[in-house]
Amino acid sequence: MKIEVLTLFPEFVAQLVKYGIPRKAVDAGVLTLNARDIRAYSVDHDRRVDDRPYGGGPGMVMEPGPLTDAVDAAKAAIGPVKVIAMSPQGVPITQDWVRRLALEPGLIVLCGRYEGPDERVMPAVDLELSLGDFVLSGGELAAMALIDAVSRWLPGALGHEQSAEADSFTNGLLDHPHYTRPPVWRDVPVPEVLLSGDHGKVARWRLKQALGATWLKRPDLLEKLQLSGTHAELLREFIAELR
Ligand code: 9D3
Repeated sequence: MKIEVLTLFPEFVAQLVKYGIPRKAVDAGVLTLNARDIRAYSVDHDRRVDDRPYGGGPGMVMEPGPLTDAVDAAKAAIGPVKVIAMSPQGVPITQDWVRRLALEPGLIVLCGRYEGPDERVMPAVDLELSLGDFVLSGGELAAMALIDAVSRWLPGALGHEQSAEADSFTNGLLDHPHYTRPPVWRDVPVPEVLLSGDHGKVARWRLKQALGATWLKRPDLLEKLQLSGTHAELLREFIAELR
């Protein structure tokens, strides 16, 4: 997948592919990331890309010219791919969005600064995405979060292919607890079932813990699921064992 990020902080965005799975994806040849400096498309003698809002009020607005010129240059570089604007007005990113976007041949991701872009840029935008209902100082961290999440779904990026599939949210549940050595630490033992070597029992215990954790911490996720008979039974057991 070819990704162009349009930003006033290209060096910040480029950090993403220096670490972890995004880095592996680039090394494996399944991801390219170019951070394109919007300021390079300024026609102003002192490289300005923002101006005061018509109608008055606080803050500055990103001029439409440099932004649309940067989008056109990005399309010339990677093709006529979807344009995503990271924006507090966008749809909150979910794992469904992440998996769907990972199937695209490329993406152009626009990062806002100041009060955001001039509204006349929006016809060039296919999709507005948000990280959630809290205020960031710009779109860069949101774009990096999105690209990190998408890179996990690119073939060959993960190494152990099972993990993305087994992840929290792929089955609509939170993850189960994890344990490693030592078997007893500060008087707290590892649950016996995990030492039993019985893979069926381990899988059942993990599913029960995942259902229980979701019930306790994220009941909103559970309400979206239609629990099977076995799942409902495991959750009843979890709740009963709490008392
Ligand atoms: C005056 C009202 N605003 C400031 C509080 C609007 C505003 C403009 C620009 C608020 C935030 C931003 C910068 N944020 C983003 O570009 C952004 C964002 C976010 O703030 N929260 C969650 N997801 C995203 S994606 C991009």
